[in-house]
Amino acid sequence: MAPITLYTTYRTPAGRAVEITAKLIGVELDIKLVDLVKKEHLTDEYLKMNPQHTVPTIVDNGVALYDSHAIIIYLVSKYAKDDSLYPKDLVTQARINALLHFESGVLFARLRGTLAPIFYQGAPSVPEDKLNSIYDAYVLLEGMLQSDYLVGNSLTLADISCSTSLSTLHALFPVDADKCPKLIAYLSRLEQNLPNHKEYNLDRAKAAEAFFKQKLIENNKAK
Ligand SMILES: N[C@@H](CCC(=O)N[C@@H](CS)C(=O)NCC(=O)O)C(=O)O
Repeated sequence: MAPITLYTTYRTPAGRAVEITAKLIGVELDIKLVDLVKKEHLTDEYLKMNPQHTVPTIVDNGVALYDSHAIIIYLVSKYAKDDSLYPKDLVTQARINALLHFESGVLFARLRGTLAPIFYQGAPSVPEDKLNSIYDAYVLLEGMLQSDYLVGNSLTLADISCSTSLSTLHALFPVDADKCPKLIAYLSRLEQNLPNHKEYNLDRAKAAEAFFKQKLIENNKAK
């Protein structure tokens, strides 16, 4: 099988979900890093593949697909040797889909809404309401954690997707163990049981944290 091309950035949680999924199911990726600062995602060529101009985008056998949640379902449905990451049972799929929407609409949206002003617009600090919206998201996750994993008792695409934004959020804005003990236990479980979690999540979350701190210093100097 020819490798699938993945257009991504090192830090993006969405791209990391695709990398983790591909690695877990043994799909080879040809990674092309896209420089968002140089606006490489706004070229005509990129927009033809993905009019939403987001990373990640994949090209598989000439077909371009975007949105990490759609991509990871596609990869598992097409290439995984079994359906454990996205079981065929419709109720289980609906539960996983709910968590994928939660990652997209809550975890990633709040992460992006908090970091984009610091990374790209020179903001000198994180407003309190944004910080609180992140802590509120942790409380929602605490309530959803009824078993060892987000859906049932084994690893699924719900964990892979949520682990990405969650690890970056936790590195920057740590989860309070008193308020969210189940979430803290879940984060340790991911460290033990999610393959490649260190390489794709923890190390890259650390890099995001370093970049965040450096930007805060620069933005405050420029004030
Ligand atoms: N829902 C999308 C979100 C992807 C996304 O927004 N990625 C950011 C980088 S973290 C991006 O591409 N930003 C550039 C842009 O929106 O123009 C996914 O899961 O793939």
